[in-house]
Amino acid sequence: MGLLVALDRPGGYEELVGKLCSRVDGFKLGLPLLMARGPGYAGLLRRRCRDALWVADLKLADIGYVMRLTAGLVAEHVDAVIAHGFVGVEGALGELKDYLDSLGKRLVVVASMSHPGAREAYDHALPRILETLERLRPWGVVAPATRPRVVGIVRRRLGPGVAIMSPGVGAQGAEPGSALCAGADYEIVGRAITGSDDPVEAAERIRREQEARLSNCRGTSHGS
Ligand code: BMP
Repeated sequence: MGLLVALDRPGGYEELVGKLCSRVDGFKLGLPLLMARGPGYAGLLRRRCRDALWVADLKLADIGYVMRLTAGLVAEHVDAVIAHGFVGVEGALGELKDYLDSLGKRLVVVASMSHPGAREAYDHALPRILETLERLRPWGVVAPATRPRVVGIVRRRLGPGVAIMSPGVGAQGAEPGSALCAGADYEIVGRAITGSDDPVEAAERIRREQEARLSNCRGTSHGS
């Protein structure tokens, strides 16, 4: 069972990271934060919680050369970098993965997204993106908690060896634990924690809700 906190709003998170460190599994750093504070801020935050999983959510979608340059700016401070899945392997994700492998870093690829508009194009592309993911074998995949059915499809297709991260819990309406029940390893939660008056209490409550939902669904088949 996993909980990753999305830090997106430009701001100072040193104290919050310290407080959440023992309560969550990791942190996902969004582009607004990284652009406002610079890639080095990821390193500064990391020093507050070294053993957590640190993910740079760059949502890369470019030729391999440019994705490598971009990832290279932050890679030393994080464990993993997120890229979009629709750009394909040759000349793009393949190059990025080789580059991250050479640095001992992990690639996470978006399979589909959590917002309603993902139905317009991303969901139609899912069969093709799954083919890409099968060839590429990234360390992790992003799939939407708002549509657990998609999480289940990704899990069944890619098997147990891939880490699935699911955003959409809280502010976007998905219930804590719903994506875990569908086969995800981590749920990504931003505003429901960072926008709360008491982020520590919010994180602990989400953990409890994840546990409760998981213990209910455990034993039932994935892909609800
Ligand atoms: P929030 O819990 O505040 O809605 O934040 C969700 C986080 O997950 C944001 O950082 C967003 O960039 C990310 N995300 C998402 O919401 N949907 C996706 O499909 C993919 C994401 O990375």
